[in-house]
Amino acid sequence: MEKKGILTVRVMNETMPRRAQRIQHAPGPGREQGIARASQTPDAGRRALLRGLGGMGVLALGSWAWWSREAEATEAWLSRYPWLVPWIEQDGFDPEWLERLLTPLEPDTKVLRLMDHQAEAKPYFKYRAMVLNWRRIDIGRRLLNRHGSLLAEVEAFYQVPPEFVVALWGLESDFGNNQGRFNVLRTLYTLSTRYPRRAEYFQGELRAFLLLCREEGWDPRKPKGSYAGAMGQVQMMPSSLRRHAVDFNQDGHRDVVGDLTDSLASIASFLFNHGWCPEAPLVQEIPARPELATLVSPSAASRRPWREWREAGITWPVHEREPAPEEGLALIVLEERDGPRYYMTFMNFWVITRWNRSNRFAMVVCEFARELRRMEKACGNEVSWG
Ligand SMILES: [Ca+2]
Repeated sequence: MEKKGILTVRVMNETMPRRAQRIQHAPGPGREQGIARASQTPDAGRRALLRGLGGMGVLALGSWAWWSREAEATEAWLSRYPWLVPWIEQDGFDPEWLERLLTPLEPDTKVLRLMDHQAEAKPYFKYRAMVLNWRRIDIGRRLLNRHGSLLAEVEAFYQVPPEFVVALWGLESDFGNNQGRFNVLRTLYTLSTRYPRRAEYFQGELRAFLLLCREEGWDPRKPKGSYAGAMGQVQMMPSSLRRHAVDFNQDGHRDVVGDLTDSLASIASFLFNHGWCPEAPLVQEIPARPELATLVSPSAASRRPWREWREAGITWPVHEREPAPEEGLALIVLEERDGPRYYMTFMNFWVITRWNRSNRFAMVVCEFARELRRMEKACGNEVSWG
């Protein structure tokens, strides 16, 4: 990778938008403030010195020596993290600012431990018992009613039914009550530098996080999130937030931490942007047979036309509407206590796996949404989206 000098980068940084510069140099608490002052003041002083003294070569040369020593130190630091170079060259982040921000961070070993013990890795029946219980379903049902008009507004805009929005809201943050207590900056830095299996992914998320902070005017040291760096009531990763979070109440901020309107609309926006089909099915259980084990799709993304599945010997339940021959379907298997269950999954199921790659997660979303809808009907309170 071609590495350009610090001086080149410094010039680029001076052309950054005013807002970005303000955030880059936003004062932080305690020691950070001291660091910021210590490095900014001499830097500003050096520039003034160089501008003002002009031909007084001795002093100017001394200052250049000091500057170049500091720049060399930053270059040496950067050489250990070559993945930061595009952030500087393409996004205009100041290398010294990055160094000041990242070098004080201690890796969080708890984050690394939790990453290797994710709930989605458990068999489906155990995972479902952990994340979906009657308390959560009952709260979801009440919130579905309480925020009915907002959810109807969101559905009118994004074509995503309220029960799916509420199900994701409940599963991700317990309806906004559990947004995570990990420092997002430290978490993403830890995973970028100490989690080789997915370091590249988390480096991308750390970059997206810093860009998001710049765009929204946040101090990057402040936001809290999950042990993977997911944030807000929606628990989206920073790159998803940048792409899919929306300012639905039009107050100038995409606020998925404190604002319910933006949060619920952002969930629907995510599904809509990934191709959610209104009124379309998600999943159909098919009778389990031993030979199905060899036909299971590699993932919900590997959809094949229904006619091919039919030719392979799969039969559709007689009382359910059979898909059109060209409808794309994937066959998945999930573990219940008494054995495997097989499901044909549709496009909308795949859309949910864009949120979380786990088939188990997507199936829990489907079960939660289906239960919310069933309870609405049972209460004789079916709303217009039913
Ligand atoms: Ca807003």
